[in-house]
Amino acid sequence: WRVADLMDLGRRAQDLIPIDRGGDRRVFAFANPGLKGAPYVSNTLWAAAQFLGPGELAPAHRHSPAALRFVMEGEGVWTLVNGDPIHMGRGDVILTPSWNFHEHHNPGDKSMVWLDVLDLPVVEFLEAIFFEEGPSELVDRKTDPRSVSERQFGQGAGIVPSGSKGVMKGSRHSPLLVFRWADVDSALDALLEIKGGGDAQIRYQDPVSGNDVMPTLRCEMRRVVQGTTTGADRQTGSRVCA
Ligand code: 1HN
Repeated sequence: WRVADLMDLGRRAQDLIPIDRGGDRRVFAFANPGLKGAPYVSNTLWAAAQFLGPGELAPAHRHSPAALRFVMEGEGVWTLVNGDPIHMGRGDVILTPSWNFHEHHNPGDKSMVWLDVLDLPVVEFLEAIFFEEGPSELVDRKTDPRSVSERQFGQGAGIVPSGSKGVMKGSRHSPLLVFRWADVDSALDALLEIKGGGDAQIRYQDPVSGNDVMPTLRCEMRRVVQGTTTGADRQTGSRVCA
């Protein structure tokens, strides 16, 4: 799915389709033509581009499928994940684990676009889809550039509050809800510098348990230096690349 096609469709959708209760979001699902008309990118993953225009609010809800977002364009939307306001910037990865209330606000004067990936087909297959509307917060709520989750669990590599392991026991997802592009960018640079070129890949992880960010969704970023050909790899899970 080409970005140029998407941006054009997104602009038109913004003029035609308001964000109201019922729909709640303005997203273009990437439908794999091999999946008999289902709006899924693979048998296990939903992927979509979401457009949020200036001043718009995507109202609060929660659902059993888990989601993650990767910001493709724009700056300044903040998303409230279980009451924690998270600023969204280009290249950031933001988590919305299962059953966490979430809503998106765009207080700026430009549109924003991000990729949404959900484990929705898996949860649907298990007949375990649940959905609930939530009360939206006031639009003019002040946001800190650093969310509560970052101030607690994103202070630096290998640093977590004492006792975290006990407190987070039983939680199936990362308590750090956002991973900043600048950190990923410099980690990839460092790995490439050590290797002297080629390609490098990092995995986003739960800073307390070391597990993947959510039980059903792994998240990684790869940088391939111009002129490099990577080796082939094989896996059973399906993958969405942006
Ligand atoms: C959803 O809640 C969002 O909250 C985006 O931004 C895409 C696709 C299917 C079901 C729920 C969002 C979604 C979604």
